[in-house]
Amino acid sequence: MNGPNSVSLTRFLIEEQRAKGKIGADLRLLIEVVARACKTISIAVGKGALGGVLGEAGTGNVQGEAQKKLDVLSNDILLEANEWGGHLAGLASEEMDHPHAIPHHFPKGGYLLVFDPLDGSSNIDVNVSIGTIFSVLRCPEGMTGTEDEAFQQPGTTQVAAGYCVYGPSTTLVLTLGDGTHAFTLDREVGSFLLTGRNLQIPPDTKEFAINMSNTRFWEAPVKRYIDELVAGKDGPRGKDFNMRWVGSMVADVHRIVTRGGVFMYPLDSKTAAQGGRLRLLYEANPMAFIVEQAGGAATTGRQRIVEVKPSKLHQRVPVILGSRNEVERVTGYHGEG
Ligand code: AHM
Ligand code: MG
Repeated sequence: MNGPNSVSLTRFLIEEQRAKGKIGADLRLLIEVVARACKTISIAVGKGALGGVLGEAGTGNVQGEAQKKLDVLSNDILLEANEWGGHLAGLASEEMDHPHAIPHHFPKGGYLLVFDPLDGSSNIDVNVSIGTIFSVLRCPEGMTGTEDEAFQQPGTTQVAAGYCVYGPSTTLVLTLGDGTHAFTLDREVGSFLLTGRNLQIPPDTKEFAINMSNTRFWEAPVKRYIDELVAGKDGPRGKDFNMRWVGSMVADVHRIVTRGGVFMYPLDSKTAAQGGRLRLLYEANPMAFIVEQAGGAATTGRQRIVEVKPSKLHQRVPVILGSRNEVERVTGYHGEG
């Protein structure tokens, strides 16, 4: 792949700008800075036990979750990389109660960056794929970018979204609202090279991803849908399905973006009081944008994820995304309920 004709992330962004004029200098800088931060995180992740980065940080985040050392480190890497370039008005993250203000001695820009610095925390210490998820918004008129409300925009307003999966290879998947594209990190050269233009999620699939240990907490439409998949050839679907659950949303979604499937973290009685398990602004919305731009669908079961109007920075939502026909089927079951 690497060679005189390989397309680096930088070249891709410049050529997109030349062809369509939608990626101004600030947005390109933003994407490149996030990609550079992901490279740094990838190096820390890759050192594993040798880097002294595994284990608990001894602190908790606003959601009451114990932070891992790599959660905190990745958050710091993304903050430091992004605060000086003049492209951002503010940053928000899973690991911070409220937005991070750009220090006064740096210029401010018009974009907001919101991220889950290291998704799949429970997989860090066991050497299973983890990742970074991010979403780019415009700072609304009359706001400074330090208010929670500045970030509380529906996913339809996203300017860009992406994730970087730290697996056997490090892969950045990106949308700027015109298709979903994949870039693999060439570790020797140190740059992300285009390895998949206009990814397409097949509309049909035989693969599903859900935490089956929550079966007894699900709502009736989800229970019906999964029962039918598990019944396979002997049930109403008339074909066998296979199950995969990595436990890192980034890795599970990456599989779906690569070969199709349906990923579900639905509403259940365990998480109903908080609205669901996954967070809207830095998990569900960016993934929904990426999946829709790859021809897939993403709903809460009741509504398109990107149309949910956020009322809290760390708001949670149910998530059902992936191959269009499966997402539509399970969403239809909710409508019948
Ligand atoms: P995290 O951001 O703290 O890592 O939590 C989100 C993760 C997702 O990556 C994943 O889909 C889910 O939590 C796994 O949940 P479970 O522990 O129920 O398998
Ligand atoms: Mg997460």
